[in-house]
This record gives sequence, structure tokens and C-alpha cells, in this order.
Amino acid sequence: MLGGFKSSHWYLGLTDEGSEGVWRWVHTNATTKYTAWSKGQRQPEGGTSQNCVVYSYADSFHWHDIGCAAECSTICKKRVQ
Ligand SMILES: [Ca+2]
Repeated sequence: MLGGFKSSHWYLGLTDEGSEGVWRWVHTNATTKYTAWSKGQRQPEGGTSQNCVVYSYADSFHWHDIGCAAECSTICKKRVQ
């Protein structure tokens, strides 16, 4: 069973590590056309120290930027036949 931060935050595969404030999908390098940043917590807020995006369960699955070394779960895409 997962616990703590890892069970409440999931990496999306979106980062601004290459250029601060320019959010790109790691699998295509394309900039994102859609965002769902948390408005209540004024995201993104982390500057150069927070370059990866997670869904936050505690914030109705809105997006937060966090440090890329944080231990979170991941979401994977798989083709179903
Ligand atoms: Ca950043």
C-alpha cells in the first residue's frame, strides 16, 4: 500500500526543466495546450526549484509544480486491445 505524498500526488509527464515557465510533455517535447493549475494555491509557484507537474488528490486533481525528485506515483498510458 502506498502512503503519504506518494498516494496523493501523481506525475503527469509535464515539465519546465528545459525552460522555466514553458511546460512540455516529456514523451513528445510538445508544449501543453491544456492546463489545470490549482487556482486556490496559485500554481505554478515553484520557480526553478519545482519543474515537474503532479495531480493533487487533496486539491481536486488540480495541477501543482513540485521538485522532480519528490517521490510520487506515475500515470502510464497503455493501448488496450
Ligand atoms: Ca519551474
